[in-house]
Amino acid sequence: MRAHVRVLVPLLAVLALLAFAATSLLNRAARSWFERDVATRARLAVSGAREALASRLATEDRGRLGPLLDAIVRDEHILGAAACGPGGATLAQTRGLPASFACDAVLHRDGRHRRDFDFSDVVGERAVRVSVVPVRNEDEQAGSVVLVHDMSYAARREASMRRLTLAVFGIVAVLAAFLTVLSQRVSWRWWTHELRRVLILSTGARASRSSRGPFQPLLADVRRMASELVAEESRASGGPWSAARLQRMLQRSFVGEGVVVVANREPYLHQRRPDGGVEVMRPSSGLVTALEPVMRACSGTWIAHGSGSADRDTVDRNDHVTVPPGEDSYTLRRVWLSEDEERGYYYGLANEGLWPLCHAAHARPTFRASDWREYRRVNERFADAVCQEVSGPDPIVLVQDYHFALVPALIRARLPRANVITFWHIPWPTAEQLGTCPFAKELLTGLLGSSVLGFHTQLHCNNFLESVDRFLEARIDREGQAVVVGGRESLVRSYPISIDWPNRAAESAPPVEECRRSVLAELGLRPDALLGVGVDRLDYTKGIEERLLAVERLLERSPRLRGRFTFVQLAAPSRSLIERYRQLDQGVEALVARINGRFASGAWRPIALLRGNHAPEAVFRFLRAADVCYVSSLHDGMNLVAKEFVAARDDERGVLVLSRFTGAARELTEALIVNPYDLEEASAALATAVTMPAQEQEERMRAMRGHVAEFNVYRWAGRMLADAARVRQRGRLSDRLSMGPRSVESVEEVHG
Ligand code: ADQ
Repeated sequence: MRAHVRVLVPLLAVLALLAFAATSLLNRAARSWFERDVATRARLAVSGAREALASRLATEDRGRLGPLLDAIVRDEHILGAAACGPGGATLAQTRGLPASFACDAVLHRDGRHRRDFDFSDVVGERAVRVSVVPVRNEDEQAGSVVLVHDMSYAARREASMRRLTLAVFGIVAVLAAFLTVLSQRVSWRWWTHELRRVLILSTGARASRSSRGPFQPLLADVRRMASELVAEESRASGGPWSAARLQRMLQRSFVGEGVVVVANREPYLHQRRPDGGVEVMRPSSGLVTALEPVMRACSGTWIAHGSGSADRDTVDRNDHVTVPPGEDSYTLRRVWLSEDEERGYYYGLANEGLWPLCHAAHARPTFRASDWREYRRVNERFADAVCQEVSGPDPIVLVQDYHFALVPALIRARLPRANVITFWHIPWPTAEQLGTCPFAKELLTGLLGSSVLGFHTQLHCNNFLESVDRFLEARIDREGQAVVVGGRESLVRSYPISIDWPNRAAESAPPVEECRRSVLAELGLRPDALLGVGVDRLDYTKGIEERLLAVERLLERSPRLRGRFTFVQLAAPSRSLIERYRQLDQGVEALVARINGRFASGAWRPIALLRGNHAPEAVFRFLRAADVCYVSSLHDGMNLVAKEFVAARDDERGVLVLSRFTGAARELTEALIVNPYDLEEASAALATAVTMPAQEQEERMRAMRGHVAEFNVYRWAGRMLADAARVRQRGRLSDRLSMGPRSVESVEEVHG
């Protein structure tokens, strides 16, 4: 719309100027026609009676001049006439001729005109024009006749000519505006279509091309412009997002209110060692990776299931322990679950029901009534824990993930003014898929207790809104991205999650060369080995089997890589009580054995499977050592390993091969984007990656690092908090309006 206005306003201004110029040109032309018309009419009017006029003027026969003048003014365009003697005296005049047009007022004694005549004289309301026609008798000047012409017809003609001109220009203006809007629309469509084609070409074709596509420079420009815009916006609103900026915004928007996180997974587990000692572990979890730096910045309390074998031994009598060990930035509150609760709520409903329901990865969800009972019970226990931990009526509660869909509404029932921000870390299924879950309505209602409900992508938001539309009586405000139930609003927005930047793990890691040397030595590889890496929980959604098959295909199609290329898979066992996960574990083991058996030569094996939950420093050592990182998820909300690889590469080297089914693929467009099911495409991308020229690696990596630096996890948290503050503000205003002016004072008191 604004673009149209920008084009139309100058266009219409130019047309108005043209209309003005055309009218005054036409006016001038018309005046000269009227001038000639008047002169001709005067000559004709006098010429018929010229002889009689000449003799009567010569003899100053006043009595007989009158009828001659009366005959002249019979012309409907001549209002009056006067006959003037050679000395300029009036000898006769028609009746009613104003004194200002008498001979002595018009002529000097010597017959010269006293003034110029134009169209500005008036008689009554009529415009008039005076003309003087000399009358000769033989060779002598006998006198002259003054004629007063009625010019009102000229004024009428001029006015209608002006109207006609303006009408013509008006029509031209409307047509031009219409054509401009139309052509803009058409060219915008064409442009966006072309751009989309270019982007698809540039990303989709990358996997199979070793060189940069013809549109790569344009794509890079578009991205650079987008980054500059974001950088400009962030400068205008307080600089890049950082821990310090997040703290500032929290203090400004939520004065004195503590942050409480509710998540199943705890950020630090205490484990009993075989020798009886206790060690602290960090779990392999994207949620923990993202949220831990946020909690370091905001402090407060993280409520989680205490699942470490020495967890109970390390808490105080309120089940609290301060973390991170040695830094004590925030409090960890542990909730203890019975075996039945853990089996039903965590393994059952959450991981055999909701996890496969939300991921399109060919695993059937299982919904058991007994699991649902435990899920509800555990959600209530966590909501109770929140109420125990908060200190005021409107705390900030960050509810995390599919384990706690019911918690937002449970908190809302107990603390109506709480700021409940819920983030769903995995995809949201289509309404159709959600319909297979017998508890769909309850899950949706529970989540709509949130002030703000976040997903990684707009697609997941749209799926959620469609689900609400299908299963609940609620008003959906698609433009405002909100759902209103019972007069209360929940924002439903996309907040792509990320990692901390500057990244702690990357900053504390040894230099890239050192990482590379130590990793190659540890794996017994030669110094010029090519190294691929994958880092995952052993989960069927991560596409680990497809990844290994792509490595096998790579070695089939590029025999020269045999003996030189090794793929290291770090794999943390996960949810091992679930049958599907045990199958996967065995499947991966068998696949590694088969591929290694097929290609092994001497001490070289193409695949190194390093099982275990590795410390973040170890993960980063591998990420820094690798030539290529392959993230092959079959479906993934975001995937933070992709972003960690980017953070790890401060040397701007290394190539990311990334599944198009991850949320990350929408942001890291300089990765080689692939369909992990397509082994030809994926293996071609791996081949491209290991032969990619250093300069291209640097360009791609630099662009991705710029993006992750800007869109870091502090921005993720900051945007959700800012939206929650807005929801709260709107709620307060509508409270005031609905309570009327007399109640405003008491509202002020309550909100302090
Ligand atoms: P996950 O599926 O757990 O989380 P993902 O984004 O893949 O998360 O991140 C996994 C994290 O665990 C990374 O920090 C990684 O380094 C670490 N990790 C993985 N394997 C490891 C291993 N073997 N040893 C040590 N560390 C390991 C969910 C969603 C994702 C979403 C995140 C965050 O499924 O789509 O990105 O939440 O919202």
